[in-house]
Amino acid sequence: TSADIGVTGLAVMGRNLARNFARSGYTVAVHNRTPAKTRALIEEFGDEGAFLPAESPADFVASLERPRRLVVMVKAGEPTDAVIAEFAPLLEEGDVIIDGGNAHFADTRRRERELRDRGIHFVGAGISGGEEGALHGPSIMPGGSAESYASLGPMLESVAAKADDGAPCTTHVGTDGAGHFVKMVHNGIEYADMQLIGEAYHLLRDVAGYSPAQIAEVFRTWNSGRLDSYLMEVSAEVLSHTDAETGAPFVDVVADRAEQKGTGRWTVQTALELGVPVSGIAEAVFARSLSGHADLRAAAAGLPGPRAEAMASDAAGHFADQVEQALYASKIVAYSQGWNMIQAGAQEYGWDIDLGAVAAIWRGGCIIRAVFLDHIRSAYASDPDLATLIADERFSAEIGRAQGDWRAVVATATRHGIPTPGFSAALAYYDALRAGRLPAALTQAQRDFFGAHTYRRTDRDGVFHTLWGGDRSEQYTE
Ligand code: NBP
Repeated sequence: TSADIGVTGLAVMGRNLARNFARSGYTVAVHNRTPAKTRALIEEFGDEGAFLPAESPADFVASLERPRRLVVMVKAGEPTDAVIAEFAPLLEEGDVIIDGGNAHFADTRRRERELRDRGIHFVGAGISGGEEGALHGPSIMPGGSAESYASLGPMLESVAAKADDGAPCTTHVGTDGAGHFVKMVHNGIEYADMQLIGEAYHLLRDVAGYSPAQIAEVFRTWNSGRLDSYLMEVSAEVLSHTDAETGAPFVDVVADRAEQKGTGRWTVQTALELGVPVSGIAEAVFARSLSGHADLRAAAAGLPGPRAEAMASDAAGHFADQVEQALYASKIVAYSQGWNMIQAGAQEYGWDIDLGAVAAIWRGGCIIRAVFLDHIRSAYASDPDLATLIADERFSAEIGRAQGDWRAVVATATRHGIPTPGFSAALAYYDALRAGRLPAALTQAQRDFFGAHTYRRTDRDGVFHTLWGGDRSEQYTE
């Protein structure tokens, strides 16, 4: 017998993905650099389906049906290159290597080009959902040739999560690095969403005096409405958890220093290069890094400013309602920035990405899965050329209704000295986009003054420079 697919790299992700394929009825060849992991998989889970364990790369490759489909689930970066270098010489034209790790899309573009020259299809597939997702159904974002998706797609569709309407949470995103690019933006949006939820928690706690358990209840209510999402559910779970040792709310015993593995940073770095204003994601990345600067925080700890002072009470839940509005409106902005980034990446790298389909495959399996994503899907379904999600009919109406409360919440936060970089940046972005005139006119004039960088006029075509150091006459330069 030969295997339908192979998985090499059997740490948590690879092992669970291999089990997922086997449980879906496929025969799965399994391999790991250290064979003990392969043996452990067979010992513990061998009865879940048809596995073909192999201890050498040659045996592993020989056990795969042609064209071979080989999933690499090793640590991103050099290990991925090492594994490709080891396996590619054993493969033949038409075979497919799938990299399911968290690769940077630029690495995926390079690997795809190198392997394409050797007749091998390289599919950089973003996989979201953590180890549970890998086992029970992740959201899968494969890039690569259309031909490779034709052979691989049905298998990915059968192991991927299913959205509420039954659609599999995977699609052919685009060529070469498109899959890893959208996975990167997914993670950036995840950072922004988590930051916004954190700000809502902070406001409810320090402005309105809610306890963590009460906030968990508020979040559960929100989670049954338009904010229904996995991250909201997780937040409520965490906030209602009590530390076993101290009996204190769990959130109060966790050190307030947020770490990061780097995909948020990649998103912001790439956005800077593409010139896309993803301020919500950037603020979230900076908020995490600020939290880790113990030295700066200690130096500033005694500086003047309002101390959090709880309001009498929010018995009627009025403030909580306002925060819900602010959170929802800010979320629309953060997601619309993320989608503009995908659009910009597609333009820059020549990917034909269906923006609605990206929303559709994030409805299940991944960390940002939410009811909300179905509205994004339908916004792009009704207008594929939508310039920004905030201009979609549904979202603009919702922001219109939310904006009074949104402004009130940002003002309250400012008055109480509660930092809300996510809410504030989202509101500033919204106001900047809808403003008729921006102070960028002054910026450009300043640039012309000190650097002769020229400017355009509102009233006629052409590029101009004013002789600031001379008689201040205006020159037409082109
Ligand atoms: P790790 O990222 O911890 O990688 C461990 C695996 O890489 C082991 O199988 C190890 O083999 C193998 N490996 C290394 Br390290 N260097 C190697 C080399 N030079 N040659 C061959 N194999 C090598 O595993 P993971 O947490 O399962 O994640 C796998 C991928 O999935 C990563 O890219 C990760 O970023 C991505 N991802 C993870 C999650 C998550 O929730 N953990 C979610 C989404 C995506 P060994 O056993 O012989 O040391």
